[in-house]
Formats: sequence, structure tokens, C-alpha cells
Amino acid sequence: MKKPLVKRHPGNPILTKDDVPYPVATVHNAGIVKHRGRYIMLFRSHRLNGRSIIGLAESRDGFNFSVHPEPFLEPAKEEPFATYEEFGVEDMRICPLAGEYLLTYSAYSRHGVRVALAKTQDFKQVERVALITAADYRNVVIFPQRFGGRYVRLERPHSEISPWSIWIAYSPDLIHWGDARLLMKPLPYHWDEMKIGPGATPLKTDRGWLHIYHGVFSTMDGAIYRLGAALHDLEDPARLIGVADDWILQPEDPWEVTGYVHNVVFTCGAIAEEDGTLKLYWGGADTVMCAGTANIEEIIELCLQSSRAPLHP
Ligand code: M1P
Repeated sequence: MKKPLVKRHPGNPILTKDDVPYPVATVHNAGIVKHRGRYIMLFRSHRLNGRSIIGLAESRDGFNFSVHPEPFLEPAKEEPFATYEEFGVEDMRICPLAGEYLLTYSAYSRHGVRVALAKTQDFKQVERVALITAADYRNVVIFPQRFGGRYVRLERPHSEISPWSIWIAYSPDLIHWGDARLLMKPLPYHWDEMKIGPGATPLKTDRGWLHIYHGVFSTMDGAIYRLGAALHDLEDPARLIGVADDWILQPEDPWEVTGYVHNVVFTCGAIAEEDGTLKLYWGGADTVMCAGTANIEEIIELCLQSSRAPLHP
């Protein structure tokens, strides 16, 4: 049998609701970054009323985490955020840029789902900056570098007439975004045919920006969420160098197959270690956090050797 590209950590799931010192039903879809030699994870939890908040966990080795006693981010009390976070905050991504961390997350309310931007320098104080999309968007990841003086993000608008796809957009100031273009679309009768969405904050490698994203396939037994890989040009992230035709991870472990939402592996974060190892983090079945490792070169080779067309007619 072919060796799997992503080796699951033997201690999976690495974080569950039982590790959280306040009442929650789930722990999943965490952004992650290395800050002053420690791994910081910002994870999503459903409260017992069904609405989501963000918690913080820390680790020395990237696998054994301890959770802070209080949540990191809860729905805002101040406007304009309070109106749009009424139903919860979800799926945080962390982008290290210019000495601070940009945090993007889904803000849910009776008006739909928008993406909000916050900032932190130390994961103690957090400052909300702006709501940076209209409804209905999710899954915004910002590149940890500016290009031609502009910030760049991958985003996922909803659409009734086309499968939900990955777009790219630009900003001079992180607040006003535009120049949006379609970048990647699901392929018919492919593992991502139903929809795709940005996943982990893109990682800079010698050969391009590596982006791990999610793709969904609809079956008679419900949707299956898997993870795929795409490589973007180092100078121009709107240019895709290769998109792996095969998925790199699918639900297999019992806590990925069964849970709050069955058959889901969903990533919001990954770390590129100096020795060429990728530490990949994913939510299992919207219930627990899992981790695994992969060789970055092998994933890049998969993007290049078996590339599928990012768009199709
Ligand atoms: O339940 C699976 C996932 O469903 C949504 O994903 P997407 O944005 O692709 O539609 C999100 O609610 C995500 O949090 C969840 O894990």
C-alpha cells in the first residue's frame, strides 16, 4: 500500500472538549501559529447553546496542548461587531505579518455570515479592526506578506449559480478589499465537486506558497470534507503553479467519520518547520482537534506532478 502523505499523530485527537475548563460541546477548526517558540492554537467550540466561541491552547511541541481558563474571543458587545457576531464567531485563521498577528474569523448573525478582522501581538490583548466582507463569505486567509504594497487574501463567497469557489482579493490597508478574481473552482465528479474553500494560512516555501484547502463531495450519505493542496507563485499568488489532483487527507479515524458533523476533516492552520516538516491541524467531524505531519517537498511534488486545471470551462 502507498504510504499516506499525511501521517496522523498517534495521540489523536490532540484536543477535545474534556480538555477545556469551561463548558463546551466541541473543539475544532483551529488556526495555529508559532509565537516565541510556543505553538498557539485558536480553536472553535460550540457552547452548549449551539453558538460558537474561540478558545486558546498552548503547547511546547505542537501536539500536547493546554487550554487557557477563559475563552479568547466571544461575540462582541460593541458595535458594529455586536450586530454581526450575535450568533457566534467561528473558524479563526492566524496570519503573522509585520510583527503582529492578523486574525480572520466568520461572524454569524441573523444577517448572514461575514468575515471579521482582529489583531493581536501577544495573544493576550485582542483588538477588532473591521468587518472585511459583506454577507455571505467564509474562509478568508491572508498571505503573510504584501505584494506590490498590497495585502492579498483568498476568500470564499457563496453562490447560488456556481459551486462555491476560491477567489483572490487585494487591499491597500486590510480594510478595503477589491480587484477580486476567481482562482480555483470545484471540478465536476471530482472529490471537490460540491464546493471548495481556503484552509490554512498559506506557507512560504522555496518553490511557492503552499495552500492546504478543503473540498467537499456530496454523496447519498451526506457530504464528505477532504483536504487538498495548491501551490501559488511566490511573486504573484494569483498564479497557480499546480493543484494536486488527489486529496491529501480524508476522514478515516472514528472521530473524523462520526461526530457533530460526520465525515469532516477541516483545516484552518498548518506550520512549516525548519526541517521541511509540515505540521497540519484539522478538526475531526466538527468535534475534536487532530494533527499530523507531512513532508513539504512531497506535497509540493504532488501539486506539480499530478496537477489538475484550477478552473474548468
Ligand atoms: O461542517 C463542516 C464545515 O462546514 C462549513 O464549511 P464551509 O465553509 O466549507 O461550508 C463550516 O461551517 C465549517 O466550520 C465546518 O467545519
